[in-house]
Amino acid sequence: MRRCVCPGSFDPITNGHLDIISRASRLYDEVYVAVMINKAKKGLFEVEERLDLIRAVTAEYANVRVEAFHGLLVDFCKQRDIPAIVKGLRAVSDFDYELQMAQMNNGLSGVETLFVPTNPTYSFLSSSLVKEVATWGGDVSHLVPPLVLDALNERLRQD
Ligand code: COD
Repeated sequence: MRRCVCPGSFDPITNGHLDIISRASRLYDEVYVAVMINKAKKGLFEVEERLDLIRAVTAEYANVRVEAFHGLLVDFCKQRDIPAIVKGLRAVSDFDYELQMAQMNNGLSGVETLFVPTNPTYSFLSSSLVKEVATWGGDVSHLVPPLVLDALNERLRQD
């Protein structure tokens, strides 16, 4: 069984994330989406909410599993016998840090990182920008799935 993981914060999941996950699901038998918990960083959405949103918007992909993890990504991989990390690369600005992480993860455990070039439609897209634009009333309906848009509007109304 060929397995990979698409890791991230997913606060919240965007169409850019979803594009990478759907492409990985065509290449691998089983794709884990790992919401990596960073206790130092308070998100807009709780981890459980992020998991629910990801599960709902990836429900159509039968080989995608969604989990949260607190710890090193290489340990997540080791525990599930996952040899590959799949990441989207948006621009050169992503590359330096992604390369460092890929080399560190490979050095720690031998896990490989594969980079998928982002769909140009989403090359500028990040969860942080979506949150910022939505906070000020900008239209992000083309950047996130409808369910995420509803959750975002609901959350921002509360804040
Ligand atoms: N197009 C394509 N891909 C995209 C897009 C887009 N528009 N937006 C995001 N992505 C992809 C990228 O591959 C990105 O890396 C990934 O989705 C996740 O994005 P975010 O913003 O949700 O998550 P990040 O960047 O905060 O995630 C960082 C990790 C959680 C992956 C990293 O910090 C990590 O592995 N942490 C676990 C602890 C650990 O092992 N640390 C040591 C690392 S060497």
